[in-house]
Amino acid sequence: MAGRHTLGIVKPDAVAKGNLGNIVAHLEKAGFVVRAGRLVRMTRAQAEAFYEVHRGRPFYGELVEFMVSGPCFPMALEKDDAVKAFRAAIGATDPAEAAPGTIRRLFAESKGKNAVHGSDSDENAAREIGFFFSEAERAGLGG
Ligand code: FUP
Repeated sequence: MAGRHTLGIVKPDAVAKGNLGNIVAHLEKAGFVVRAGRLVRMTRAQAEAFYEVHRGRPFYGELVEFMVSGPCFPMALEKDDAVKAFRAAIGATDPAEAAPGTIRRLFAESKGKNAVHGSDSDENAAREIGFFFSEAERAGLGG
C-alpha cells in the first residue's frame, strides 16, 4: 500500500525569492498537511550525502553548489499516496515541461533551480524524512 508521507524541500531559489509561504499555501490547498518543517542551511557534506544517488552525474556539482547557496525548507508532508500526489503537485523536473498550475511551472526558473524537491519512492521518503528530522520530531508521523 502506498505510504502517507513524503519529504518535500522548498529549495534555496524559492526561499530567496520569498515564495516559501506561497508554496506551502499551494500544498495545503492541494490537501497536504505539514507534519514537520524547518529552515536549514545545508553544509556541503549534507548536500552531497542527500544527493548521493546522483554522484557522478554531470549536474551533481552544480546541484550541490545550489543546495548550499542559501537556506532551504525541508518538510514532512502527509496525504494519501503522498509520494505520487506530491510529484503530481510539483510537476516535471524542468519547469518548461511542467504542467500549468504545478509548483515548478509557477515558481521555478530552470531545471537546476527548480524550486522544490520531492521524494521519488516510499523508501526514499522514509530515508529523506529521517535525514532531516529526528526520531522525536517524527513521533506521531505514523506509517
Ligand atoms: P526530480 O525527481 O524531479 O527532482 O528530478 P531528479 O531526481 O532527476 O533530479 C534531481 C535534481 O537534480 C533536480 F531537481 C535538479 C537537478 N538536475 C539538473 O540540474 N539537471 C538535470 O539534467 C537533472 C536534474
